[in-house]
Amino acid sequence: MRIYFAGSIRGEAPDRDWFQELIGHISQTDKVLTEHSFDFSYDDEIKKDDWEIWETDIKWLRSADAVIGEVTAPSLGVGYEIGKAEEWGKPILLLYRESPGKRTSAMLNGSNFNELFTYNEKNEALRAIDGFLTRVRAERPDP
Ligand code: 6K6
Repeated sequence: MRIYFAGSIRGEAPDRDWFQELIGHISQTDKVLTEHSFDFSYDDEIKKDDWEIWETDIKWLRSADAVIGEVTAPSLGVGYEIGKAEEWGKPILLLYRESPGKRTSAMLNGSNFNELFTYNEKNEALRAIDGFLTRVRAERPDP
């Protein structure tokens, strides 16, 4: 399947190594459309044209079979992508690492149009991804 992975880039400082691990995990069974968006160097990031980024990402998002977002680090771009994906009826799994004194947005947590999974250990998040992908695969219409 074509998976759109979303996570903070210019939002709150992301855990880049963890993003790589998540993308690597999903890539074992499925195609991550956005994998290169996260093998950054921030120097490369600022050289890209924002209009081009938006255009490419929106096309990928539109064509994705499902969306997986790591939403621990708040990000305007990720919130925007999730809003679009909800409107377009995409299956969405959001991963949120429990952090003392913090809560994720009510607009994500309160929505009936995504699954928000709160985790402490990385393995829990990886297992949530496996379960989600299996369910999405089973519910997909025959190609
Ligand atoms: C990244 C690596 C090298 O060059 C770049 C250029 N920047 C982006 N490339 C691709 N997607 C991006 C870029 N900046 C933001 N996005 C999209 O918005 C991603 O799909 C993320 O899920 C989301 C992050 O939004 P911000 O607001 O945290 O930047």
